Amino acid sequence: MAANLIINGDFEATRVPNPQTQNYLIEHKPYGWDLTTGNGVDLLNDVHAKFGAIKTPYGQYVELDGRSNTGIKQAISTQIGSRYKLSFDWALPSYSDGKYSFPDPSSKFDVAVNGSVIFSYDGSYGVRNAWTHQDIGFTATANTTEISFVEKGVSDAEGTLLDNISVSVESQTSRVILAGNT
Ligand SMILES: [Ca+2]
Ligand SMILES: [Ca+2]
Ligand SMILES: [Ca+2]
Repeated sequence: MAANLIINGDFEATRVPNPQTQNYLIEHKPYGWDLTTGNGVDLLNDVHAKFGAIKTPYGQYVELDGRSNTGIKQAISTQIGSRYKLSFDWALPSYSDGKYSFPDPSSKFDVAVNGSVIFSYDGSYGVRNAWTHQDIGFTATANTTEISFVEKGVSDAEGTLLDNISVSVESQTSRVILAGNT
């Protein structure tokens, strides 16, 4: 498996108290990440009912609509011209009040690479109490690449759930060819 360039993409670095005395941290900035806007995500442990009745197999996760909409970003070192694969798992929150229909205006999100949106979820489909896996390829255009996930739905403390964020090298630009072209 190719090395993951993202730090704490699984959100396990900071332990949320367990069991359910206090099973999430509010307005949290996950280790290794910065906030885009807003006051921070919720960091939830695997027994929190936000994911649903069936426990998540991936431990802790974040909710992008913490107390209100927010986003997370992380800058990684990249090689210009190389291809990378961004992978993540996302899910919709399980509500207690039965909001299971689509379109759902509450949970929408954008994924951006250096400010360019490469994936956008519009609330028109999706599943609850299960993760949806997403792979997206991109070519680095700078030596530092910022990956961001930003909540775009109605800000109501319920929103996109994220886990298992990774970036790995798909194909490396040959330094020999680059040197030959200069
Ligand atoms: Ca996790
Ligand atoms: Ca929340
Ligand atoms: Ca929301």
